[in-house]
Amino acid sequence: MSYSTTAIAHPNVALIKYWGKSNLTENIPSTPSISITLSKLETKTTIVEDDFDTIWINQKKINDEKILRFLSQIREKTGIATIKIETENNFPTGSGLASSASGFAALATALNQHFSLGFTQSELSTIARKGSASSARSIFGGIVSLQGPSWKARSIEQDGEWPLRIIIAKTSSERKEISSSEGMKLTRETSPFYQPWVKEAQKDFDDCLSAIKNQDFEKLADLSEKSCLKMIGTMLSTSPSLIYWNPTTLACVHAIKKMRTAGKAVFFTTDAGPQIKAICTSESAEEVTKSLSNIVGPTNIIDCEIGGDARIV
Ligand code: 2P0
Repeated sequence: MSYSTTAIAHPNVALIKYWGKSNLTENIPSTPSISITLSKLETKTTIVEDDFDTIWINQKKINDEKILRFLSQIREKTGIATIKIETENNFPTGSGLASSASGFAALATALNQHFSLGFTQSELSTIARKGSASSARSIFGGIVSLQGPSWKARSIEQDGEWPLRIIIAKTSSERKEISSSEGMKLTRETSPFYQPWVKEAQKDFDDCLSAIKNQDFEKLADLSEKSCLKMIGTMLSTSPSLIYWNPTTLACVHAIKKMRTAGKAVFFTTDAGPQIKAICTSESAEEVTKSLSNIVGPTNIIDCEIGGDARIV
């Protein structure tokens, strides 16, 4: 009888952003990145052998070329059987909350266990990266880096070492119109700011590593906001322009800037979507939650701590 295997992985939020690819076949980023893995948000993926590859996300059968291509790549290397994939996200899919990061990390983890592939976490991050580069980072908990030349992710701080909070303000539940992969391609091809963005990324990454090592919140805040806004600058200057923010996103940015100016340990970041992620210390968390709740409503706030590794359940 066929048995199933279930894995859980958490999405992550990048402080130093990946935006752009240097190699499409291997899915290699053009910029190094650093992220925080999020507790509370999770993707749960169950696989079972079946006559064909089929994919179900949140109980809906879908045809996802990216996932099918990912399975073919692994099958070529390891000869795995065809499978049914059932995935549940406890957060909106495809709206800038990194569902592909946790999705591919959970799938790679489940495949490794189910077919006894014997990959280490580091090898799994390389495999997951081919599905979605940000998912390389979701294999690990804590604060995670992804850089060349190996482009394997690694955990640079375990969860709990620096007890930061990530307060997410959901400003929309709609799926984004332009996927990250497509957005990156357009940006690389058309934004006049793309080359400067890539050129400055390594220094931002190195400076951020040292801010994390020294647990220097102010420096981390400056570097993260700068990385986010530079990425947004490349998006805005893409043709056609990529405008992922909405007016509520901007209202949250202003509220966070105001708290930061008043001395609160908090900063903002956003990704390829309209959701706001406020990173703060536990001392600032209550005020940040209150301020963002006033804008998006308390039911649209998700208060996360730093999450753990992708794992079998
Ligand atoms: C990041 N993002 O570093 C950046 C910031 C979005 C903005 O990684 O093409 O879904 O599948 O490798 O990983 C989203 O990109 O893109 C992403 P692919 P992915 O988190």
